Amino acid sequence: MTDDHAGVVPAVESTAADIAEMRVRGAATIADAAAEALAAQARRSEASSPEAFREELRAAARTLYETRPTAVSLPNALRYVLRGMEGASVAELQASTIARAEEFQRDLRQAQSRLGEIGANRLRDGDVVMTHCHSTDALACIEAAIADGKSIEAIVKETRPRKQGHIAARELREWGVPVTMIVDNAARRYLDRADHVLVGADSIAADGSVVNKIGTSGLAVSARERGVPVMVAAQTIKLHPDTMTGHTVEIEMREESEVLTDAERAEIAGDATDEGLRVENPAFDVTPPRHVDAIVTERGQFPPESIVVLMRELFGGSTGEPWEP
Ligand code: RI2
Repeated sequence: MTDDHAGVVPAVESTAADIAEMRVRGAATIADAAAEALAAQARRSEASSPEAFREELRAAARTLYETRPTAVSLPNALRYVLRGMEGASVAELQASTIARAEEFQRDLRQAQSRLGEIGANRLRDGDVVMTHCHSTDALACIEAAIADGKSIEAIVKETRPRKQGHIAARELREWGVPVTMIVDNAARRYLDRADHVLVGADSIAADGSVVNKIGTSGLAVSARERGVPVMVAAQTIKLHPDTMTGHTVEIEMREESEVLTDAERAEIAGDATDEGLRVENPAFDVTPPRHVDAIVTERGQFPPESIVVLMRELFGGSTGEPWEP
């Protein structure tokens, strides 16, 4: 444990490892786990003074923040919980932090179900929806449409490299939704059969650009060309406040082993260590607002270009990082 992580409880370290290694994944699920981890830190803290407690919580937040850079739901969750840390004694600080984390988790669940109801209004009985990756916000829209008595079919892109489309397909089949699984390269061909493209988001920038799983932007371009509307389901914790002041969203680059095994590498290059063969594995891409029809949030649906209005209302002008020393 480095000094920077002093006092951080094992539950936080293990949640951070789970997020970094994607055993816990999906922007909303990551935010939920991060809030839970801060509550665990508060509960198990052995801090001897209020200032020591605050420093421990900041160190825990930094540990979680450093796991993955792209989904803004993570820092938004950390900020929300840390800003609710109030009290003159360690016991008061513990209680307020735990209560704030629980409030965050409750709001997250409510926001997703409200978003689902709003998104479901865009889906008609008999519609075919094409999905990319696995997004709990996107699937909440399909779940709510089914609850409204609509029949929905899904074309699920497998979503290389980690094939997270399999997770979406499994959930959809649990709900009885007929699923056609396709390889990513078949998406344009199958858009002929789709009434909507429905995806989630890891971050949404102030200009309405949508940062989501790699491949989303190509899908959106094809959908626009084919006249299929693109709907992005994203709770407001996916809004990236720093983009209001000109910051860009960092795109996570992941391990090459997600793309090529050592054996495959050796087969291609003859030698597993050949430096002439490079693999790049960006986890996300940016879809410009002109290729998106609607961003559906728990606060209603927005044309992407007007999302900044909601962002200003929710986050004000500046943010700051409460975990910075
Ligand atoms: P929900 C995921 O990222 C996908 O890109 C998905 O569209 C997005 O998070 C939002 O997911 P990753 O963690 O919050 O799988 O809607 O890399 O569940």
